Amino acid sequence: MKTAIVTGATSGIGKATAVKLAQNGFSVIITGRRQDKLDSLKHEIESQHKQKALPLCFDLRNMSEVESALGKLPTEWSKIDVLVNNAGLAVGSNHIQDGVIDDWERMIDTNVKGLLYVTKTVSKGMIERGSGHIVNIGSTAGVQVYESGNVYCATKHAVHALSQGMRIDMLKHGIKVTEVRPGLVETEFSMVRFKGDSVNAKKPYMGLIPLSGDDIADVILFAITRPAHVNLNDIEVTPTAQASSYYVFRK
Ligand code: NDP
Ligand code: 8X3
Repeated sequence: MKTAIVTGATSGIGKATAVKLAQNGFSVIITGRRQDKLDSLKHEIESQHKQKALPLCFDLRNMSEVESALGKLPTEWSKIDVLVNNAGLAVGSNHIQDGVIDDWERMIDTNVKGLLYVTKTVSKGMIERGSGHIVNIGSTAGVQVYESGNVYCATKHAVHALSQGMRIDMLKHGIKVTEVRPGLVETEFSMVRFKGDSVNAKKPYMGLIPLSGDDIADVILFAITRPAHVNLNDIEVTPTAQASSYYVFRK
């Protein structure tokens, strides 16, 4: 029985990934800040997919919360085989000079520092055991920059750099590091970015068939089920109607 932890499992890509991993025999630790969503996902995983789920409600921007949630897990949950660093967000869509400091801090603290805090805490056990797989959810925005994407793109560029750095540092410990870079995926992401403005939140997905969280979960499952000697380093996944951050074909 393998154990995975998926951060940001209350919604979107993380939720779909937790379900997909449970359907494929993993026990899953599910995290996020919304206890009610974690509780209903635990119920779904246990009742429909007959796997164990451990919900942990914490804000990964806070290192002491990360340590108290993940630093001393119950013995049956302590051997984590797979870490999916998924939790993240874009907030606001302003030119740099009009940027809102709180938006910037939320993105940097979640997408960069939170990912680091969780990785430091969880990789300790992987290093002791000499095995594990870390999957970082980057973005097409991690290799391209678009108008008003400034700070979000910078955080995902950081995830791209950190994925490469982790892969080098983890080499001698037998730990795989995979970066998955999605394009347009329809989740709660856009509602968060546009702060609940549902009209603007729908615009990125108009006139095309976007990816779903389940499409990305499929890719993550594929990456973590390759033979022990095989690692997928970088995977970019877009809708068929999207060639890059700049080229999207809308009907
Ligand atoms: P969602 O908004 O649907 O999900 C985001 C998840 O992150 C939620 O479960 C949320 O949980 C969690 N989260 C956010 N902030 C925190 C925090 N401070 N502490 C703990 N958990 C947190 O978006 P997606 O599923 O689309 O996004 C998942 C990842 O995919 C992100 O890293 C995003 O940047 C990336 N991505 C998304 C794309 C898209 O088009 N949707 C494309 C490329 C990458 P809660 O609110 O309960 O805390
Ligand atoms: C999300 C992709 O292009 O919507 O990471 O910002 S995009």
